Amino acid sequence: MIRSTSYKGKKVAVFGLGLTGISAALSLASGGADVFAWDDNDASVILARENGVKVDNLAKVDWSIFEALILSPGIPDNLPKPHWTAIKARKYNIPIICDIELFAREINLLPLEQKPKVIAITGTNGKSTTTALIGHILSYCGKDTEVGGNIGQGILSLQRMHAGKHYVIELSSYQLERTNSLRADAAVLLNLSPDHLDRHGEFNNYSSIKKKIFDNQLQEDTSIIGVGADSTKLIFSDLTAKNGRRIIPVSAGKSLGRGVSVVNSKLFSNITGKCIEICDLSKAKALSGRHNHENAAAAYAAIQSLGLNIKEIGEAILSFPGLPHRMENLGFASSVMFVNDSKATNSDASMQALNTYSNIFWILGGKSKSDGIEPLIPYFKNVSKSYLIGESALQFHKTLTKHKVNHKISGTLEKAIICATRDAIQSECPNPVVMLSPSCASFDQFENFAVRGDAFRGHVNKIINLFSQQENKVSTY
Ligand code: UMA
Repeated sequence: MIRSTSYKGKKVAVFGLGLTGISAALSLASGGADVFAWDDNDASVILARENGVKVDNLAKVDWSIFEALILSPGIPDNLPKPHWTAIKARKYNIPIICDIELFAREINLLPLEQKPKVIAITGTNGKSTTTALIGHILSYCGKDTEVGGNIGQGILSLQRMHAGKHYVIELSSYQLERTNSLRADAAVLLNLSPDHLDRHGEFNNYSSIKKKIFDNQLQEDTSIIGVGADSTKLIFSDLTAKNGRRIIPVSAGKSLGRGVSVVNSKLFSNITGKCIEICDLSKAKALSGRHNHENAAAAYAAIQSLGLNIKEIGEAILSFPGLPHRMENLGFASSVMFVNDSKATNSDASMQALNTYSNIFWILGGKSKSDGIEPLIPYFKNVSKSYLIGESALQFHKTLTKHKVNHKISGTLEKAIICATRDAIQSECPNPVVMLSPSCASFDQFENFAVRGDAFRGHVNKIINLFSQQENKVSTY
């Protein structure tokens, strides 16, 4: 555990006792703070207590005693409606921060020779893959590395800081919003498209929050920006104009005069004026599609200054095993391939999968984002039939009808899988793909995207087992 000492001898409130809250409460307590931790959910309070957190009902405490509120990232302090703890904190002028801020302050306290390296990654899509890929490359090349943050690992639960250590951190807009002191040796902004606007209001505000990843960087640090979209191109020009730090543009599909790019699946680095081929991404099983090529380019740009062997980096990229719920190939039943892309919680994220396969029996829907599935219209040509689940069904039904895409409203994931598998098997299509790529958040039917993806995997495994039993029976006759 990383010890958080910035509130030593002081009283702090920690609210939300999930991954963030439990690790923050334990870290602060071990750093000498007097922690008052609570959650709206009884089960979370019990779990936190079992994990050694001292819990106190914050609704019954005098808030004037607190120096800070460490509020879990998923809990709003403003839009769509401020949580009651945020209202209390504002009443008493108590700063609202998150665990990433505590982590950043701890690094800032260390003398230069003891500071670990920090590689921070944000963007609307691809940040988990890029974070995991950077972690994989560094470990493969023998660096002492830990991965944490929004990827599903509370940052303060990582091991203690020391020189030579590399922290690779995925940062969400929720976390960046409550972080002011982080200085990243390498900071990556992959892309930006409208997301979490219920929480951030305008797209401009969301974009400004994401840009915070570059705050506090010094001249010796590196900023990496995906320049595939206009919104990030503007940030690139903005940063380049502002100061002399090293800014590396990355792109897939377009060769860059200076930067890291992927052309015809080959990853090229041209940072110092000499163009070097790093590897052939068509050989990387878990990095197919343009978005993943951009992720690989960003990962290379983030680690290139660390003095690693280029051949080893190339090998590491090709051996990356990928992440669950991101275009995850679950296997086959007869000729039907099953793909779990549950992490695609907005249309931009689904674009990659829809662009990678054809003859898709597409399961989608849930809690829709502001742009619905309109941005996916150019990819409808790859869809054989769609199966709508969740609360967005009627909205998507209208879009699919307008664009003459064969579809049905299935309602639940289970029904959708059964219908899609049956239709795919009966179709005359070569290599049909049954794919969950919802383009929506999961919260209307599932706890989160991982639970949704696990449910999909569970149903698919049953179907695959059933088919392999039948095939075994036939082959024994
Ligand atoms: N809670 C309340 N009252 C409320 C709302 C929540 O008490 O009104 C409590 C819940 O009972 C629960 C806790 O708050 O005990 C949950 O807090 P949280 O939602 O912040 O979740 P954590 O478990 O701390 O997980 C968070 C991130 N979750 C969110 O930002 C929603 C995780 O990202 C992250 O992996 C983890 O910290 C470690 O850093 C997940 C995510 O969905 C993967 N992120 C979003 C995304 O990627 O789109 C931003």
